[in-house]
This record gives sequence, C-alpha cells and structure tokens, in this order.
Amino acid sequence: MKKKLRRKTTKILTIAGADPSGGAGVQADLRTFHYFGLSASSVVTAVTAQNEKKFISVNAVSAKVLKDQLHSVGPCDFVKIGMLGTRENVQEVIRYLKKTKPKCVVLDPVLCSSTGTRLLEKSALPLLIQKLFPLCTLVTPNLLESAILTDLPVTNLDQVKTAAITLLKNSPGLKSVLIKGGHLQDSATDLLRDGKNFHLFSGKRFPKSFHGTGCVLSSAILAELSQNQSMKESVSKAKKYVSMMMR
Ligand code: PXL
Repeated sequence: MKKKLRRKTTKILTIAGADPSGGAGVQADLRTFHYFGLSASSVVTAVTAQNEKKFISVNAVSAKVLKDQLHSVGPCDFVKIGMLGTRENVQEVIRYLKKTKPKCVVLDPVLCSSTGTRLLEKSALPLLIQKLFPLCTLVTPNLLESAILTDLPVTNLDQVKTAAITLLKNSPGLKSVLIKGGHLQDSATDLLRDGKNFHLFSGKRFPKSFHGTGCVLSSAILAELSQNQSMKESVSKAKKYVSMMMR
C-alpha cells in the first residue's frame, strides 16, 4: 500500500486589525509575507475605517468572534500580533498562545494610530505587559509606546537602553525587545536588546512618517525568523526591506 506522505509546512499567522486603506494592519502584514514568498493565515481583531487623510472609526471584534477565528486557524509556528483593541481580546490571544505554543511570536504593541486614536484600551496594559509579553519572542514598541509601557521618559539613546532593559525585566519570559527610534532627537536609531546584548541599527530619517511601517517591519522580521535567520540578522534585513518600501 502506498504510504501517505504528510508534508510539514510552516504555518504563519497574523493577528491584527483591518485597515481598508491597506497601509497598516492585516492587509500590510499579508502583503509583506507575500513579498517574502510566504502565505499566511489572518485573524482580525478590529475593523478600522481610515484613509491617508482621516481616521474615521475603529470597532474591535468581540472576544467570541476572535476566539472562533483563532480556533478555525488552529496552531501555527510563527505568529505576528498587531492591534488588539480590547482587554478581552488580549486575554483571548493569551489563551490561544498558551494552548498552541508557537515557535516564535513577534508582537507590535499598537497603542494608538499616528493620528492619535487609541487602538488599545488603557485597562488592557497590565495584562499586555504581565501576561502577553512573556509569551513573546520579540516586542517592537516605538518611542511613545516604550514610554507608556515603562512609565519612563524615552527621548534619547540612553533612555532607550534603560527602557529596553525595563521592558524585559517587567515581562519575565520575553526574549527580546526592539525599540524603534525613528523620532529620536539625535538620530533615527533602533535598538535591539537580544538576551544580554544591545545592537544598534542606525537608519536614515525619512521626512514624513508613514502609516503602517510598524506593521510591515514586524511582519518582515517574522518572515526572516521563519527562514531560520538570527534575531539580529532578521531585524537588519527587515529594516532594509522597510527602507526600500518607503523609497
Ligand atoms: O500602525 C498602527 C496600526 C496598526 N494596525 C491598524 C491600524 C494602525 C494605525 O492606524 O489602523 C489596523
């Protein structure tokens, strides 16, 4: 009898908000995975209505709707997490990760839009930091998110270093942190704290901040990690991809 060969393919998933303009969220994540030759599942946490000029509205899905989607996708090896919206949705994702134990989780802690609309309930922060971050391989806050998450000022490189150490200390289990320094006073340097090492990635400052670059960067990092690249190498390559996209 012919033996059935079961091919083990790597499963990739993004859990994020939907952006009809395509610049951010699930749409940007899937486009990035596609560029890297990867197909991925996607689970929607919230529906935004926005375009280049205006952020119109945001509506999170209920925890039941999120749970049903996660259940329908099942376990995945590599998971990217973006906007979550509510405390209940953070809780649901924690349950999913604990049950399915992915190999690698990259989380972009989306707290507000570039226009200032809140994209995660304030009451979700303690759960995010204490229970969700510890299940992650990498968390990628920008300067403002790092300041909110640590309750520290984060405007220069020394403060970025302190914030990275604090983030890791406050979330035991979290493996690494990448703080995106695009708006730093002195330079546009990103800092990776990977285990006990710091790695600096200096980049060109772009005259205009682009909506959705955080989504693209974290997805590109996950894509590289899924191809067995080291964390440092994955961040470096993903940053090159984002610069290329912005140009
Ligand atoms: O860039 C942050 C972000 C992430 N995800 C979604 C968004 C935004 C910003 O607007 O709408 C769905």
